Amino acid sequence: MKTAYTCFTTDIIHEGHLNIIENAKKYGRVVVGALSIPESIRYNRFPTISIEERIALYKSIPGVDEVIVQEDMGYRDVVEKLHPDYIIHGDNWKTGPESAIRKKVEELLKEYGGELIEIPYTYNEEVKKADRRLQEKLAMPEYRRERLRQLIDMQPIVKVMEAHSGLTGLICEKTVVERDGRLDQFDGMWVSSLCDSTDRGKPDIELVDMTSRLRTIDDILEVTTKPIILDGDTGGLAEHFVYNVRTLERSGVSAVIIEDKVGLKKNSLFGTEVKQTQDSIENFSAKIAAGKRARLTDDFMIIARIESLILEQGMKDAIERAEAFTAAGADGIMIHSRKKDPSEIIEFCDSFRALDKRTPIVVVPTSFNSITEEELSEHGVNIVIYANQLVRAAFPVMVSTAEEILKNHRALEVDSSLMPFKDIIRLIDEL
Ligand code: SPV
Ligand code: MG
Repeated sequence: MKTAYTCFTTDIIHEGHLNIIENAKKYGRVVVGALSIPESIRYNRFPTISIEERIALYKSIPGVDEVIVQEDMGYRDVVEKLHPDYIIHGDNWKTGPESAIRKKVEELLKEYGGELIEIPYTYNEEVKKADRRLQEKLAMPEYRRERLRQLIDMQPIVKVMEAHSGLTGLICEKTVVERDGRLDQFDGMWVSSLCDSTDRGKPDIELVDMTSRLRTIDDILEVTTKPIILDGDTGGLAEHFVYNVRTLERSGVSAVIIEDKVGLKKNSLFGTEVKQTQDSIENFSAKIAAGKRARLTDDFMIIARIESLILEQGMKDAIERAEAFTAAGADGIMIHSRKKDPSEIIEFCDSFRALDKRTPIVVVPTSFNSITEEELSEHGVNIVIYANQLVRAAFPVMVSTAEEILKNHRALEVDSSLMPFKDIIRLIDEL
């Protein structure tokens, strides 16, 4: 008997999936692949149920003979193990980044004479509703908050992109690319003090207060599902920080990063060009400990950011602080540098990892941007934050567009370089 294989990444079965199975049955024994969780995160979205629950769900569909786990979104493991006579897939993967996977599958099938069967993709109100329901579940505070820790455990490195509005949140949420036949996307969002301030035309000196920052977070929470890390600046007074920890935790934010500076905070990328004062180990440790006592869930992370390299206090000081802040309860360490050369960051990571194998390390490679995610991961980094690139990308284009309209006394000249209005409308989901 011939084998018809199809791969699912879904947590809910709707009529589209039933239609695929009905069609697969015509070709032989039906084997369904449950795409592994790490691959599903890259391919589609974070699952709301475990792989065991997925397997049980797929097994319960009438007509399914066997369920296996598919480890590679490019189908190589399945093809090698199973040699399915037919691979069944919806025809929606003919366009967009998924088309690269389709091409790979066609090549694989050609190697042994298998056949690709494409079924018209079912997209109707019921399917749309099922999809929305999954998204809503993922956006719930209790699910969203714990996801950062889950990702740290699951991924070689967690990739976080800056968001400072609903729109930039949507870019972090929805951007999917294809590389070497694999899809990829960002894991979470960084609400940067620099970009949140810049977007309001304000300097990055803790002038934009927590109430305003929470408004930004709320706008992002409303339209996304991915985990959020807040740049909490210095955390303010420990007596205030504890209240903010509760608020952030309740809203579904996964982590706050606070930096060991006191007084008028200036952006770290100024380094020693401006006056900035580092907090004492004792004071900052007490602030972390107070935050940890205020926290009500184990999911929420309080990450300590060390400014010793920024303020040229040396590696020894940075490591000493990392140890002290971890002992005070920090759930992670962010180490920052404004050097172009990543060697001091690598040195810190290697030294810290020699002392501590587990505490997550976070880096923000704005200046040392030649280092790749793979290299950072090799040196023990768990989270990489792209902290300001979206704002820096948008600003020059907005200025030159404004200049062109002003020069030409009309908007015709700029129109061909703008996103079509119908596309911008489609970017936003309607209920
Ligand atoms: C931010 O994004 O606001 C940060 C990172 O704190 S940096 O600007 O590099 O200091
Ligand atoms: Mg900041």
